[in-house]
Amino acid sequence: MPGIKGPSEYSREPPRHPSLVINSKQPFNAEPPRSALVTSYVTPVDFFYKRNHGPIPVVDDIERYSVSLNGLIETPKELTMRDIRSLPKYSVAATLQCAGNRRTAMSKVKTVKGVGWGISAIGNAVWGGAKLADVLELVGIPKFTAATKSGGKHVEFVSIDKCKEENGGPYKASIPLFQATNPDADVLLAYEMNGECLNRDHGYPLRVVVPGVIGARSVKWLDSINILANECQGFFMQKDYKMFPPSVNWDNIDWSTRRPQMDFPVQSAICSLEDLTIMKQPGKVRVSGYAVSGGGRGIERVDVSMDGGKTWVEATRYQKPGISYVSDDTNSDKWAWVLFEATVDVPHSVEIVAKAVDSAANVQPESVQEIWNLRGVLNTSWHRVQLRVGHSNL
Ligand SMILES: Nc1nc2c(c(=O)[nH]1)N[C@H]1C(S)=C(S)[C@@H](COP(=O)(O)O)O[C@H]1N2
Ligand SMILES: [Mo]
Repeated sequence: MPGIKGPSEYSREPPRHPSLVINSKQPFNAEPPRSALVTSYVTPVDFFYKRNHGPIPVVDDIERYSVSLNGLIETPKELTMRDIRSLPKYSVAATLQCAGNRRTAMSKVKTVKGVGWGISAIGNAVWGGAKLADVLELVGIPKFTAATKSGGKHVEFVSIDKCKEENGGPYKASIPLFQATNPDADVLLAYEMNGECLNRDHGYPLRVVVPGVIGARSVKWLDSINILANECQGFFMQKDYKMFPPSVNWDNIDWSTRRPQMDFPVQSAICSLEDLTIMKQPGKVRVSGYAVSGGGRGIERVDVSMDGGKTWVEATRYQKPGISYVSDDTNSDKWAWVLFEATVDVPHSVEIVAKAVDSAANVQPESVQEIWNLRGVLNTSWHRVQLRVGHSNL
């Protein structure tokens, strides 16, 4: 269990797939090769990015495991896994994306602080578990509650793991009570990922999944839930995962001026081509990748350009095989990404660009310069890759 000190802290890490690109070993942060993201709509667990802030906790006695519910509620409660499993089970397809996805590209403009992610700190999974709204009913909080009688307005999730940012304390985060008690927000306490028991890397035995919101709020290895008057005061809510304007630097930063980031903005990236791909001769090229937006907004369009953004063709979008994707349709998975595909004829060396438009007509920004921020979060600028034909240096 937690509390083990020294080098042995990392001696009980789970096995991982050898083809993951490791960004840091302790804590373990890794992403799959980008091509793995477009081979299937649902990302296999092995290829799902892993983002940790400390050693992976060991929960080996599931009978003794429980989640405690405390704070501004009438009667605190301890819930065992059996209690949680006895609630109605929901399966929700939801894309999890780290706010630091595509950070490395942002750091090329000017240095930023954080794990150097490529474009694969994102994955789409089918999460199975109980709805948080149902769990909160067990402690007397009805559906669609914005504030409890005793003034509770936020739901804090506290983990088992320990991280240095919290001075050895647990990772934690919160979401508004209204979101937590809204069954349509699909916030889950998940014990399954892609139909299998959640594994240790992704939060065994129980994690929060907050669809449409940056990954940082989906707390893994859940230990307790607290109903609070104010949002969680933890490091990752107050001193991290906030979006600052380009003018803010480490000398003039005032964390209290910004809200914790919740919904992520519209995002897309090309996964079928590397940053630089060499083609022997001109010809047809398949351009495919992912597009996703936060807050449950669908993807209305993905545009692909072969000339750095002067002219565009529209890509096709899809989620599940055999069902045509319509954004915000009831048959679409509203919290999940779409994959896109276009075939372009490449006559000579070109820059291929993709940009997505969500159902609120939000568009990705053209350049990374205009959204640069010191923590390197939310790089959603147009994704660009280079295709070089033959030996030309164009
Ligand atoms: N307990 C705990 N929960 C956590 C984290 C963590 O370090 N500890 N990292 C968060 C961040 S920043 C992200 S992006 C997601 C990553 O989830 P994954 O590793 O399952 O992909 O988990 C979130 N939940
Ligand atoms: Mo993250």
